Amino acid sequence: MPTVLVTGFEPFGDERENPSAWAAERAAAELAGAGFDAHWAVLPVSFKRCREALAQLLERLKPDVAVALGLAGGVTHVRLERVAINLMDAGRPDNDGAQPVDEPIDPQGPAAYFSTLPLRRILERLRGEGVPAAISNSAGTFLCNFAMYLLLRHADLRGYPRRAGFIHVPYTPEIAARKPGPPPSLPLGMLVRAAVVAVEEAAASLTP
Ligand code: PCA
Repeated sequence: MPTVLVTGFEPFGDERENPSAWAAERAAAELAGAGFDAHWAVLPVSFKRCREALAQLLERLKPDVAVALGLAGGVTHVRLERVAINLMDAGRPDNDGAQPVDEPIDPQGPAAYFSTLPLRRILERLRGEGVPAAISNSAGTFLCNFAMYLLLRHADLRGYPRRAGFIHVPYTPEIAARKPGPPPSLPLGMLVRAAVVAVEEAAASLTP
């Protein structure tokens, strides 16, 4: 069975919780139960430490598939990110207080990478299961875009992970209920399904 890595992020900014980390843990447990060599990690919301953590994880695990998850507070649905751009333009400081503006992630890298996850198939399966989802054409210019770009940059340079991409998730209802508004949300189970389906379809698309 393929080796797979699912990541989430720690809380950042005004957020006290980050459901992407909960979804990553649960997705990895389900995937392990289904026979995958499944691993999960919580990435730091720090440009410096996230770069180090991802490089270490990818070299230690050499995953066939990597799906990273992050919170996009206020969105209404699961967003399957199509593209990562070679840019750090932080609208707020990261958790170490760093706030790069208009800087490349990798001065030697291309302007952008497309996700290598089979997004259309993932979208169709999620829709079929009743999980609100759509393909998104921008992962932003903060840590989520950064992690996605680094996964795909690593794949370009080293050949693994052979399938990699990023999924932005909304708040869960419990988090939304504590906020003014309240903002839109989806149950944690749906966020977990997004990650599990993404890994399953990515693994199914690998040629042996
Ligand atoms: N979301 C942020 C960074 C960490 C996270 O979960 C983002 O969308 O860039």
